[in-house]
Formats: sequence, C-alpha cells, structure tokens
Amino acid sequence: MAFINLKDRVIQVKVVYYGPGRCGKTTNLEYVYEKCRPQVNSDMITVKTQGDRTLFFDFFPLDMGKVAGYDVKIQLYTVPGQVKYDSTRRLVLKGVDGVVFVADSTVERREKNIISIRNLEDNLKIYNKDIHDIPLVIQYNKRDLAHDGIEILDLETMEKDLNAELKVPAIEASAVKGDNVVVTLKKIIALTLASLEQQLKQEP
Ligand SMILES: Nc1nc2c(ncn2[C@@H]2O[C@H](COP(=O)(O)OP(=O)(O)OP(=O)(O)O)[C@@H](O)[C@H]2O)c(=O)[nH]1
Ligand SMILES: [Mg+2]
Repeated sequence: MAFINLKDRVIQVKVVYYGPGRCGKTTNLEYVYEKCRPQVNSDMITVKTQGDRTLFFDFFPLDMGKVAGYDVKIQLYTVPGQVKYDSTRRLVLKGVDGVVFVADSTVERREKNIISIRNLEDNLKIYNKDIHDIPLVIQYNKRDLAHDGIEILDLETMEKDLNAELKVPAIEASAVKGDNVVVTLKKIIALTLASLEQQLKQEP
C-alpha cells in the first residue's frame, strides 16, 4: 500500500506504466514531465539502452498538492517492456498502487499486448495483488498512426483482447501528440486515490 506518513501528513502513491516494448510508456512520461513541470521538482530519471529502450525504469515524482489535509506525491514509473527484462519489471512493481497498461494499437503488436497484460497479472500475483482489484486504466496508444495510413486495431478488437473481463476504463491516446496523455494520468490518479481512501477506511 502507499507510503503514508501520519506525522508529516504526506502520502506517497506509486503509479506504474506497464506494457509491451515500444508501446509508448516512456513517451507518456516525457509528455507528462513537460506538461507538468511546475509540479515536478526533480529531474526525470531515465536509463536507456541503445535506441532509446528503457533499461531499468523512467521515474519522476509529481506533486499533487493537498488532498484531505495530506500532501500527495505521485511517483510515476515505467517498466522496460522488452520480454527479457522481466525481473526488472517485477522490481518496479513492488509497492505499486495503480497501473496504466499502455497497449500498442498497431496490428502487428496485437499478440504482444496480450502477452504483456498476462505478464502484468502474473507479476502482480508475486506481491499478492490481483489484477482485478488494483486500480487499472488501459490506454490504447498510437491512435494517430491511422492518419498515416498504418493499419491499427479497432477498439472492439482491443477491448475483446485486453478488457473483456477486466472492464476497466480504457482511453484512446497518442503519446507522441499528447492526446489524452494527461486524461489517462488523471484517471489513474483518481482511481488510485479512491482505492486508497477505501483501504484507509477499512484499517482498524
Ligand atoms: N506514432 C506514434 N508513435 C509513438 C507513440 N507513442 C510512442 N511512439 C513511438 O514509439 C517508439 C517507442 O516509444 P517509447 O515511449 O520509447 O516506448 P516504451 O514503451 O517506453 O518502450 P520500452 O522502453 O522498450 O519498453 C518511439 O519511437 C516513440 O516515438 C504514439 O502515440 N504514436
Ligand atoms: Mg521505455
């Protein structure tokens, strides 16, 4: 669960962007970083391999101001999407409070999205978390490619593949253009804080 400091009245919430390699997780964070500069009081930490792939994670803290008398800080992370970095993905998921699953809308990545969301489910289990219970938003990214004549998956197909059972909020986006990037973030923050409030109520 989120880190809560009752004495200083600070809540730290961890949100992780998950998804297959090259789906646009880092691009989401870069956009948020640029847009929300005044609320970010540190550099974006990012470790990249050749060709801009995330090797470990991207990270920065976002200051949300006061919520119910608490200073709320959102820590935003991405995982490396490449299959071979599974142990790193697990590490990054430790203590996660909310997940944005970024799906790649291109037809050729269909299977990769399905494998990645299953991998998310498996890795959450390691921390006794159920994908059905954790605050989760699915982002259908790269919708802009349709305008370039590239074949993309229709929404019904993506919903059927990834969200038929979960039925979580799903948002069409273009991380490179910034379309719905902040909308996605606001949605996951809202869900995560609501879930946190529920959990706090249940504490003895
Ligand atoms: N057309 C288009 N390209 C995108 C979009 N989002 C990301 N890309 C491109 O896709 C490539 C991969 O984006 P990244 O953000 O690095 O992907 P990632 O999910 O962080 O990849 P890993 O770190 O390897 O897991 C880059 O060339 C981006 O510019 C989008 O919405 N539309
Ligand atoms: Mg990345």
